[in-house]
Amino acid sequence: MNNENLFAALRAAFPDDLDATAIDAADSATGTNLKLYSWRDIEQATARIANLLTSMNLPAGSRVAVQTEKSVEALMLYLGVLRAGYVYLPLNTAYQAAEIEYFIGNAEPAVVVCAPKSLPWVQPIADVAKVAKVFTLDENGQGTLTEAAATQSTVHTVATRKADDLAAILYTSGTTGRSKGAMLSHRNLLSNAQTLLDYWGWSSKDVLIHALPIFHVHGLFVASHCALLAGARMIWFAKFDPTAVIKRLPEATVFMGVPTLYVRLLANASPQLTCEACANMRLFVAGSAPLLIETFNEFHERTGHTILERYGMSETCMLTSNPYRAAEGERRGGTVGFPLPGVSVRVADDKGGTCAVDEIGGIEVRGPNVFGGYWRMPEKNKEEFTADGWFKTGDVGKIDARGYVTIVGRSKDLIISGGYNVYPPEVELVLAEHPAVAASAVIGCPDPEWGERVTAMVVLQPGAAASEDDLIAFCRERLAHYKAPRRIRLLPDLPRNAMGKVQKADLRRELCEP
Ligand code: MLC
Ligand code: AMP
Repeated sequence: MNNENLFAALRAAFPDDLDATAIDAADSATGTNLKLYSWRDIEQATARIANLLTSMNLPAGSRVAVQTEKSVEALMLYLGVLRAGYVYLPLNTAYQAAEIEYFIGNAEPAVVVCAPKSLPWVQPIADVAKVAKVFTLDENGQGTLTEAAATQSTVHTVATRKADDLAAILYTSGTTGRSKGAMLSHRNLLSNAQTLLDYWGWSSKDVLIHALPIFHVHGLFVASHCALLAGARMIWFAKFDPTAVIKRLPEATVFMGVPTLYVRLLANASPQLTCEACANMRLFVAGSAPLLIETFNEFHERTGHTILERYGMSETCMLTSNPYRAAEGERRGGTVGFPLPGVSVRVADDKGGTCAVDEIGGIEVRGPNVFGGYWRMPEKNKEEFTADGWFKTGDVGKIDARGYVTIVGRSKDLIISGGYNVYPPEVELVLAEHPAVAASAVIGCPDPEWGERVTAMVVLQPGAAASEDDLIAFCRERLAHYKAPRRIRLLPDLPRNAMGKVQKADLRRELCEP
């Protein structure tokens, strides 16, 4: 049987010279090289991890949940899990104990890998969930995982998987304040990577600056898969620092970032960001949140490069992209381009019909990139797919006569701050636990750096007292810090419609400060 494991395709794309550099790990603060990893290093490290997991006799479909700082070894772990045929479950490093408890309880992973400093609180959570084994992995690639893998063989036959077998689960915002696990198959991930490889003109001569986290679609799938499938080198930054990244631009050809990264490149490192620094670059990709037209224009003025904006989701990988090749059209700021080859996108009206050109409606998608459903939430699958099999993205937009898609808003209650999703009901539930809070509404206010800034409108219980700082501190103790409101405004009441639903659009219009 043909092996449809994503890792088999990635492995087949390794160059003949396995001793060539695959990953150049750079110091995040200075940009200087710390260590070089060859393709052989990837081959051997992933074989060791796969052999380790295989030796544990885990049931088929076992999940491996990972919350570790970004490192090349963490990427090897992802690839090793694929190679062994298990299911990778990445978790944002900012998640706190209560959040991790939910993910581990919901996904029931067989293996958890965490930072050594988190072990004291992760182990008890894992014990309750009957996790078979907890390993550690630190930011330098050291820990019990690396120790256990070191004794394993560097020879491993890639586990055979079918295209529809599960490769990864990505937790994403839920409608009731709890995250949902989007189940992605080997087909979803590989078909999307192959499409992007061709559409964005990748070759083995490319050098990618990889400065995004590897617990989301953008850094883990889009960036890593494209480079690996092209047999291209990566310059690997554990954290994004604009000055350090600009230092390495002259030897790179591709960069990918969320809009906040572009804002910071323009703001913080202004003098060094020049046409000369970008002379070798062929492609700057932006996505995960709306790119302001001001950023798009300023970047072009400064570097001579037109950012290529694309649109994606955890559930669907990439759906649309502005064209790479001029023959296919120009890259239009403010739009997310065309549906990718093989991906169908439509805009639906609220009566189940399809919108006319330029008419605004709900964006829906169908294709080999679209996930199979939510982990153990069949009722959500019914809600979020149409009867004829299209996935409702929750984004609102339009398609013009030439086929360019523009996102104009969201029907889902979601804030995107610096490329991280914040689901307002989750924050509102935490605020509701505070004894002084009677009601709250969490909204995203426009912010030039973050895109949106988490802001909470709070009504206190009669006679109760709590300061803004108290309430923010209360949230920061219970939630990843990026989810905690940056501002809290105390109000006598919240605007509600006849059904009692808080009118968030009114709050945004009236109370977001410029
Ligand atoms: C960090 N902080 C944030 C934040 N990131 N606050 C709000 N929003 C964010 N996104 C806060 C931390 O809590 C901390 O606060 C302080 O900033 C410093 O933390 P840090 O980790 O040192 O921050 P920094 O390195 O500056 O991170 C900023 C960033 C990062 C922009 C580099 O957020 C980032 O890498 N974003 C990219 C996210 C991404 O890859 N999204 C792709 C999703 S995939 P305190 O108070 O605790 O000190 C997707 C699909 C698709 O959407 O289409 O791609
Ligand atoms: P996530 O579920 O974290 O993958 O976030 C997906 C959401 O990010 C999408 O539904 C969009 O709302 C948003 N998004 C991704 N790319 C873009 C983009 N280029 N412009 C506007 N929003 C985007």
